[in-house]
Amino acid sequence: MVGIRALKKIWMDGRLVDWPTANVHVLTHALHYGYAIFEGIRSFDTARGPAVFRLPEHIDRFMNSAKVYRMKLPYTAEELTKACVDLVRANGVPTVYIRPIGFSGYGEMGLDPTKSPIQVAIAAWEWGAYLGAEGVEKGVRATVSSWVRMDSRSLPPQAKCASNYANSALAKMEAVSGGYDEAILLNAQGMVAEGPGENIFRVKKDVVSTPPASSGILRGITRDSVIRFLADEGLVFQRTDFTREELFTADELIYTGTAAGVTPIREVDGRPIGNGSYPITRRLQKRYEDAIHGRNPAYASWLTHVG
Ligand code: PPE
Repeated sequence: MVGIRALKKIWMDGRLVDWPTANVHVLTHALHYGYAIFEGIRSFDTARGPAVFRLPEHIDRFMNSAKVYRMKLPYTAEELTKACVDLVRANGVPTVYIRPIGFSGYGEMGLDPTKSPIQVAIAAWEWGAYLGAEGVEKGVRATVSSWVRMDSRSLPPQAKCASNYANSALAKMEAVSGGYDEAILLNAQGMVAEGPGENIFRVKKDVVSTPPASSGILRGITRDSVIRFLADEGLVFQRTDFTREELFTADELIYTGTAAGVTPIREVDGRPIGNGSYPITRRLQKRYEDAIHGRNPAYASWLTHVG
């Protein structure tokens, strides 16, 4: 059963191919050993037609992930940027989630990925609110995972590698099977790190904080946007570690991510968060919505118009 609705085209190894033909062999190296780096990007409708949100930043992170993993991508940042834009245009759907992936292809088996050809594909599909439209409105129920976020000495979290998501999947499945919407992972030091696919912000008495990059997180691009929004809202912001109990005592908690957008957390392990009105989250959501849809000129440079 396929949940994704097929669009027309997928960019694969340098050209746009028909959706059903964008296939790989079962002995694709990355399928066995997780040697794949990827991105998650969104395009949105604006008054000037579809626009991709923070495309250069996403491509830059993709190139950096490749660098960490010594992956020799056969395309430049410029080529991949153009490929994303071409793909959105070719599919004719303005609001899509864009997934570039670089991976070790069909060639050799065994652990050294440099012996296999590196392939790059970019797919796009329609993806609604990651934690549900109701979650964006009413907040989601989170649980602190028994799984610890992998440490950068074993898997560097700032490189968006497919392998990291085995750790995320364990946390996600545990949360869902326990009746929660989403997990919060602590790092090896016991401090709050991030969600399986989201960064996290904490609001306490008009001070907003988020764990620093050194806490072992993906440096989220939505996180970066929210940090800018906080400055523009004149709010006090700090990058600082916080503990599990500081989750419970927060006035507001927020998940941020390309897939998740800006989503409030209404409960952590049975403790309600704040009073359920999320005043600061609402201000950030408003700025985010205006930014992605091109309604705030202050963030116009974050949009790549597809034309
Ligand atoms: N942390 C992790 C671990 C993560 O995967 C994401 C994105 C973020 C933080 C937020 O980063 P950014 O999107 O740049 O703000 N997770 C992507 C994948 C989700 C998926 O399930 O697939 C995403 O949101 O696109």
